[in-house]
Amino acid sequence: MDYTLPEEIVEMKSATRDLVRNYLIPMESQVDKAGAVPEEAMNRLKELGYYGITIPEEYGGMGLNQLAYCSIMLELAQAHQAFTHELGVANGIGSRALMAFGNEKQKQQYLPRIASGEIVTAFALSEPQAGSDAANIQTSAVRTQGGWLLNGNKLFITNALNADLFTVIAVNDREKKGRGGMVAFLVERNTPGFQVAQILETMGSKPYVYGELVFEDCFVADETVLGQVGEGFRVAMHTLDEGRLHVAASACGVARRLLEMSVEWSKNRQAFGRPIADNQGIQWMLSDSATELYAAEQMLFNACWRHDRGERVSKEASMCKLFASEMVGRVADRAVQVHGGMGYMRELAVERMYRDVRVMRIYEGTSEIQRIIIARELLKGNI
Ligand code: COS
Repeated sequence: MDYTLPEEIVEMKSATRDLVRNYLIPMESQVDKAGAVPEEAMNRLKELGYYGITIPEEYGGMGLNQLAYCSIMLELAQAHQAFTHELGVANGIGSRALMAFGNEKQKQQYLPRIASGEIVTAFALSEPQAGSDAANIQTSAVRTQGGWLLNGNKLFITNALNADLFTVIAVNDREKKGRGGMVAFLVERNTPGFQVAQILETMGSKPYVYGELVFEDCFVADETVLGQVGEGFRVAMHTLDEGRLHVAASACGVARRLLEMSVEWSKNRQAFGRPIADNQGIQWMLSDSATELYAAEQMLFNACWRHDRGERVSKEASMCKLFASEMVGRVADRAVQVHGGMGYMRELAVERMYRDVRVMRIYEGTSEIQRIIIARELLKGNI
């Protein structure tokens, strides 16, 4: 196993770290006050190419593999999550299905615009009655002249507010469902019969919104089908395998910043006439966070490295997502504790980060679903 990054990725990682520390982090209170990300910051991220990190070079991206992307994400995710929402989806669940299953025409049509940040993407699988049980989605795709009619609702869709292009999974054969009965489509925002019905506010910080999509006799042409008719569930599962590595990378990035903040605070905060870092009670919290973060990062590097060699890593991606998302929850909790009363105050980023990481144990498959996937693989003999 060799996780050595090429020199240019090491440089990009270092440049990303500088960007996060010197440009994005200083803007965070502005983001929280306005409840929105400054246009200027998004434009800078686009200009620097961050929307196209995983998109192949022939389509205008950087064409980096998962190990390189996740290594960059470890830095980017240290900034307010609002900055990385769009670009995380652009490099992940918003484009991976198109990259893996799209035909040449579809790729030419959309990938360069996704890579430049000109269009924003979203992935629409979850529904009001089917989140974890993805094979039970109800949004229907019925054959009609020259295409399909979509009917149904999608819920909790990241980027719904501003996405231009949606990867939508629908069922065309209710008997077969996840085994040959689904279709994946590329649906543009302005398609008649398709609308974003409502925006859902969350316990996360303000720019964190999800949306509900409604399809009513929405006609989509045959050319919008991604991959083969019938393999929509496979498209979704493949997309999520990679998406789960990305969630793990984000969790590790956030955890690293929380740990650094906790170390810094504990060295500066005085109690009983000395820095609180002198107390073993504090030291043990820092040590536990550092140890768990180290373990999560090593799991991630290994899974990415195996993925990039062409191995199927469904089980490992679930393990990384499960462990890292739960790890960052514990690290955030300890960070609040180390910061004491100030950790509970809106004034410090740690309070926001504590709320923002909660969703990592839910989206792209809950912790319980990850355990199911891992156990099924084990029982199949993949130990
Ligand atoms: N890659 C490719 N194919 C896959 C796959 C993967 N990672 N996982 C499953 N499949 C295939 C299976 O091989 C199976 O086909 P065969 O029997 O022909 O081999 C088919 O898909 C059905 O799989 P399975 O029987 O495992 O489906 P289930 O309905 O039992 O559920 C889980 C599968 C629980 C894994 C799935 O519903 C899931 O991931 N749920 C969570 C969804 C999620 O993350 N939602 C969050 C919102 S999206 S941001």
